[in-house]
Amino acid sequence: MDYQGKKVLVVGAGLSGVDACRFLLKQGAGVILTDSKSRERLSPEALSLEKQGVELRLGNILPEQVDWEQVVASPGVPLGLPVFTMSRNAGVEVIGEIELAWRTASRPFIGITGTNGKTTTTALTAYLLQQQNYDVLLGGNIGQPLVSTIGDFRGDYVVAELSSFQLESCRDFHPHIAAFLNLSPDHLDRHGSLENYAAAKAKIFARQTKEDFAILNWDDPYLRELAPSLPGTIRWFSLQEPVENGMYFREGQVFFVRDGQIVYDFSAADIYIKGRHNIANAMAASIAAWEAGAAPENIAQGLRTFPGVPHRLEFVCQRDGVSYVNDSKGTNPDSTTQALLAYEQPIVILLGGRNKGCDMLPLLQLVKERARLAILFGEATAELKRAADTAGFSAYQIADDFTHAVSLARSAAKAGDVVLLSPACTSWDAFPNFEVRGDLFKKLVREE
Ligand code: UMA
Repeated sequence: MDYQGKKVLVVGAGLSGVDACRFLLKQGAGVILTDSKSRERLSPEALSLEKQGVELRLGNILPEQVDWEQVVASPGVPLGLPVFTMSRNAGVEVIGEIELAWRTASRPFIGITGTNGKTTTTALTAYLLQQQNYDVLLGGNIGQPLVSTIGDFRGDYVVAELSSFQLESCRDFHPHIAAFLNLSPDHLDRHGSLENYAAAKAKIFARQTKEDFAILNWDDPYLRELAPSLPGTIRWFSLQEPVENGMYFREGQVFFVRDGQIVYDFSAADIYIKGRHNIANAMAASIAAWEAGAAPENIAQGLRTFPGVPHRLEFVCQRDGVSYVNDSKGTNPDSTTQALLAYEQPIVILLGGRNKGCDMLPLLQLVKERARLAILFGEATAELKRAADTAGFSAYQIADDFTHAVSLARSAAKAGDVVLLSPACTSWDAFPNFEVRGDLFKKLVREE
């Protein structure tokens, strides 16, 4: 689209919306930015756009007439809102920031989605390529919108973490290499059902051809079922069984395989990031780097040094023999399950925040097996308490708020315990994002 003189409506004035506005201004578009927030609650970055010519329409007050020619939706804004329906009915295209970035890009994409492990796998893919001197642009759901930087990028690959929210608003987006790591219930409040959530994620493959690669988890029944319908060339990874093309794990070794032949293998103990789920993440990232041209032996070398990402099973400190681990990014039950399975020691777990419509009972059944104590906090407290009671787990304490939860955990922890913040819920009942929650946890546990 030639934006010169065109009017575009951007919905949502967060990271994505602000960057979309900046990009559109540069293209010569007339930009309207709308947000449900009032002026007082808008970020300085969003407010400063007004001086650059962006028209702010706050409190979601929109005219009856559609007087714009395209809509760019921020990922966190549900696509069923009247502003989108009204625009579509007027024949106006509604896209998201990733689609906008894709249309501007001149370099191939590696896209990574899945319920859990996306951030680690995306960061690791970029790392493995960078270790081999590839020039990559890392962005997407990982916290860096792509639209404002992608136009000038002339390197080798764009490596993007993609959420279901971002994929839902894609149309022509076509990554050369795309990975779908796993599927479990998440974001059901937004998507309405697991089927809709899965379908949004599967859009990552929609525009691929035989020349492209679809990296899938053989151990995930949904992905096995999805595979035959995909247009790209499939590469599998598995923790459970040998695969023909891709990678698998067996008896402590990790294998690179092409057409049934082992090309290279190495010990899983060499992977720096710990936990069984991280072997799966490492295999997915390794296949992406392999298909992008990196050699298996160099990939294995990179896996030995990648330190992991903040807020994902991040070791914070040890005090009086207690290890403190920040897994604030564990915002759904499956993610917290992985965290609980990653430790052998007795666990004091902090659970709570805002539930995204997930059933907490299976998680509390596992908590009963793995944790010595659970501290419940935030909006989901009553729901978590109910699930704990149903599971027959009574070793829990209820905190007044997050700070109190950390203080209860600190008082109850004994030498040899792991205090694990892996809340299985979003932070949005009390914090702007999981990073702020994780940073507060780190500050509180380091305090005298
Ligand atoms: N807003 C409205 N109306 C609504 C909902 C929101 O006006 O109905 C406004 C809010 O008032 C706010 C703005 O929209 O001002 C926020 O937009 P946003 O929620 O899309 O957030 P951004 O700051 O643009 O960040 C988004 C992603 N956020 C979400 O998907 C919720 C970030 O992912 C991403 O890093 C960033 O774009 C850059 O690409 C975060 C996330 O939580 C990490 N992702 C979810 C997850 O990982 O589970 C999907």
